[in-house]
Amino acid sequence: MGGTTEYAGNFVPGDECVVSFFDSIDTVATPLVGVPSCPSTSAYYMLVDGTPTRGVATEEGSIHMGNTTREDIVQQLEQVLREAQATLTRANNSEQIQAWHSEYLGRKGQLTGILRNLGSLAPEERPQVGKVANDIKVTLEAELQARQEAIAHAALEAMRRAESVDVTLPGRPQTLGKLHITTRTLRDIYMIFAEMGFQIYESPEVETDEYNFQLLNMPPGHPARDMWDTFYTTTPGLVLRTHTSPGQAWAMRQYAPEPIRVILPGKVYRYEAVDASHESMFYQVEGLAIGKHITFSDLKGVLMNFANQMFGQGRQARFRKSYFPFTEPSVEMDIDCIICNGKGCPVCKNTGWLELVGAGMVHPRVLEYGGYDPAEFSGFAFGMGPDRMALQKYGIDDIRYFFTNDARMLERV
Ligand code: FA5
Repeated sequence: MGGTTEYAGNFVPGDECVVSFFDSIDTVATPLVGVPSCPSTSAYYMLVDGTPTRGVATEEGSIHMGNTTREDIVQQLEQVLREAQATLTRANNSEQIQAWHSEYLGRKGQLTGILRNLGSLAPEERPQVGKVANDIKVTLEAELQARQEAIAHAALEAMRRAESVDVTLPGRPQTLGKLHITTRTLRDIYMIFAEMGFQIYESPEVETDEYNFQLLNMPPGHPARDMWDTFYTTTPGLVLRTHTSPGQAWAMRQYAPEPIRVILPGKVYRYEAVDASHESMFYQVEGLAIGKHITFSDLKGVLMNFANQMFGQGRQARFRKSYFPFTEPSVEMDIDCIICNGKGCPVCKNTGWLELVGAGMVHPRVLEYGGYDPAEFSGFAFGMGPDRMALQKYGIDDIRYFFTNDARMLERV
């Protein structure tokens, strides 16, 4: 093939003769119609997988690629086998595997390319070489499958390693939510009174003037109304309740003439000058017991029991006279300061006492409004402020923290 310098496509310059062109690389190649063919004695070249391959013109005018020996093909096959095996070990992903398959086992791959020369062998040689080729194909296919499995396994391993959890590492701390201090205090209160047989009764937060004042013995113009000045709605006669006491009338009107033992928790609203101990929205828990032989002693017993359970056994208590239009007599109950044990501190304003509740015996007129005959029935009522109790119990110095949504306040308790 000396002298062959360049070629393009299937045009192959050959030193023996000429340039020829074939449309096929089959064992017997046919010159394309219209292309001048060479004399029958000439050698012809065509590209077989990029390699100029020698052919011989036959008497019929076609070209026989007949100078390849069995050894040549077997050698080529073994060469391909070695190369394919080496390349396969370097394939690490499905794209490389795909490329490898096309290169060696595909329809236009090297193995098929070599087998196209089979026809140039003597008929009895073809099966022998065919068997070698087939064995190589089977070997390569088996190695391909093994390699694919190894790649898949490695990918799985890598994923498992990436997603694995090191159980020996210390865990990340979970930030757990907490109940608001007022909610916790309310729940403590519910438990204590539930044990004393009190049920929870809920009444409206938006009240009529009648329930908020009149049924509590505060007719229009009564001076005591000033103590509970409030937010008035644009609907005449409707107010945001200033205390939970209007719930007394709702409960009495529902249950009269049956005996009652209820607590009435909920939010109340006041037009207040807000400061460290005064909010304009805060909680109250009202208590009401109505029956035939209820006395002031019952009130004292219930409140003492509550104080001991809420703030610890052995609390000292004192009752001061007070005034509420809806109780007679009226009192305020103080307990010894839980912060300083009665010695005096800023929380109790150095008095040694903390105000716990306003209370008293239900006024006969209120009983009447509620549907009870005061000659037959008596009762006690009390009203407490859980927010202020929470301040004292948890040593918090400002009630405004409760609604400023600063979570650090919750962390402190
Ligand atoms: C009353 O509201 C009466 N209704 C209580 C009552 C009920 C007396 C039944 C007799 C019989 P007073 O205004 O004192 O009472 O409020 C009761 C409690 O609510 C107080 O002891 C205090 O703990 C709490 N409290 C009052 N004002 C505020 C405020 N602005 N901010 C937070 N807590 C308050």
